[in-house]
Amino acid sequence: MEQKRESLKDIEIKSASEDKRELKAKVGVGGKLSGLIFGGVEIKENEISDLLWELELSLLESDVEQDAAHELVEQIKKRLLGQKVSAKNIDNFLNEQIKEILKEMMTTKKIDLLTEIKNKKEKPYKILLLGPNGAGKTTSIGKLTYLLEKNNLKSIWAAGDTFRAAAIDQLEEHAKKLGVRVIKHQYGADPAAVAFDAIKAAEAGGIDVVLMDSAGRQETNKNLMEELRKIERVTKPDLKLYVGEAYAGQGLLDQAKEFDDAIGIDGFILTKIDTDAKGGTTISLLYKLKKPILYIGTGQEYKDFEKFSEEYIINRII
Ligand SMILES: Nc1nc2c(ncn2[C@@H]2O[C@H](COP(=O)(O)OP(=O)(O)OP(=O)(O)O)[C@@H](O)[C@H]2O)c(=O)[nH]1
Ligand SMILES: [Mg+2]
Repeated sequence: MEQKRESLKDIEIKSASEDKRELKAKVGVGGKLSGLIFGGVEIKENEISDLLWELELSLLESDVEQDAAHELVEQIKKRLLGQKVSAKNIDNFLNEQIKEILKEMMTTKKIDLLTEIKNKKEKPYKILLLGPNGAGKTTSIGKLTYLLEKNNLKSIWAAGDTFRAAAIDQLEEHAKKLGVRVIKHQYGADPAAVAFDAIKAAEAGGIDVVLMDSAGRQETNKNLMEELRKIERVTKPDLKLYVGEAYAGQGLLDQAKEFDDAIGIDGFILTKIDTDAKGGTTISLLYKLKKPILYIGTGQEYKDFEKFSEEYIINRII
């Protein structure tokens, strides 16, 4: 008994590099012996408490929200306790178990956008992008169009940010680069009317997808949230995507929840994962809100856009 405790007490997490930890188990001589003789080392709570604490810290460092990190570690603990592991395989065992549990906790209903668009009987497929200021909504519209073009799907844009000075010009600049038509009104016009016109234009032109830009807003701004509800009522989007910054942590969770309560979100685009975000926010977001992340933004160019996968994030953290 004492011997087993000795053997497992020095299981530890080592830093693989500055920004990525690797779960590394180190089993002492006692553990190796009992592992060899009995075919396995039984994992006990007091023996892994340090390891779990380290794991929780590393999740928090990766921007995983506190409750989610704690819950995750609790689940991992439950799975590990009482298991018999051969001392030789303990590194792999811990790594695999932790990755597996993380992946399970990130599982939501998936949305395969290209398939959804192709399967929609009546064109166009309508996508509304919404979220806080500067998160990357307009850029993501460009990235989506670039992706759709590569899949032989045509899009048209609704210049739905009639609120911020220069927003329409910014959208038009992107549109020129990508060769897309923009439907616009004057600044200060009703964005619901702009989006409505864009849908009509798409119907008339047999365009596959309408991408509706919207002004950045905070959930506390009642008028702008009401405006968003009107856009949603008038256009009945097939997909409402919340665009948020990958490193925004708890703030993003709280805000996305408010937007979801106000108009209902179908999924997420998380941007700027290239700017040092390890991506732990994605774990808490999926775990807490149970809505899929469709794409992640990995840079400022149109091509810097990847379909989300759990492995991509897990491999950045562990
Ligand atoms: N590094 C990086 N920058 C990004 C990414 N996505 C967007 N950006 C940059 O973020 C800034 C804001 O992007 P916009 O697309 O204008 O954001 P927005 O949500 O439309 O902003 P508002 O219209 O002001 O609410 C721009 O400088 C983009 O180039 C990304 O994935 N990575
Ligand atoms: Mg914008």
